[in-house]
Amino acid sequence: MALAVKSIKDMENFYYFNEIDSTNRFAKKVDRSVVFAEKQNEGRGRLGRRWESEKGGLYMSISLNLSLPVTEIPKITLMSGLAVCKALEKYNPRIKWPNDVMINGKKVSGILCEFIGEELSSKTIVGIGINVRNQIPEGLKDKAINLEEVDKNVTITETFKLLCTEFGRLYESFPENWEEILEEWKRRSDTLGRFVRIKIGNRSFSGKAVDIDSDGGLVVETANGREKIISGECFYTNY
Ligand code: BT5
Repeated sequence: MALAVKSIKDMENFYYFNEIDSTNRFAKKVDRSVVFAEKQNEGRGRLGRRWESEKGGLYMSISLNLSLPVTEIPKITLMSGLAVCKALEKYNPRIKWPNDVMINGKKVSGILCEFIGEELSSKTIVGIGINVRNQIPEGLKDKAINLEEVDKNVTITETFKLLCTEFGRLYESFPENWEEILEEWKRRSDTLGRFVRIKIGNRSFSGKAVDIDSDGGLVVETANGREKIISGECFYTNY
């Protein structure tokens, strides 16, 4: 596995844990590293939510020393979602904006990008969780899936290798390849063309998701015109 990490530009270290609280938390303390764990005891989602991380799943974080203006941050999230999607290509995944990778309408992977810095982010952590062979808790079974359900022979090692290769390819020429990433992302989008409700803190917008603009924001056609949304929660609605 350590070898696969070499396909990601600038990576200097590979940390492997049998068990950890959260790979993202650890990754914040190290530079140019990939952090991998077999199990997380406090796996984190966005907005303080929990990521179920039983043994059998893939939990990794990539610590990039990438100096980016904050406006570029959505691009990293979309690039990472695309990398996961490409790694799982043979299972026909789709991406639900901004960061959920779905198979058969259920979530198989989630991504948590975190940035340290102010105007200019000095460090970027890309945290990726993929359900490979881990048990899905009873309460999530109607909205989550693992790869084993669609491929009896799937392994964490193989999935990890594919993910490093795909992430490495996209990151190699990032951000110059942004237009290409955007096009490829749109092609795999589960969200564009749907009616959505986007929640941002206490506010929410309803309408049709029509595009991802050149900054990586979701464009929603609402009753009051077009809104561009940089980050938020996306719910599908019927109208
Ligand atoms: C995410 O958050 O989808 C980001 C998940 C990132 C996890 C990785 S694992 C490696 C790295 N280290 C960490 O500590 N985290 C990252 P969000 O969009 O907030 O989705 C969280 C929601 O997804 C939860 O509230 C549940 O509804 C659902 N969920 C929790 N665990 C799940 C799982 N294993 N599979 C599918 N859905 C899950």
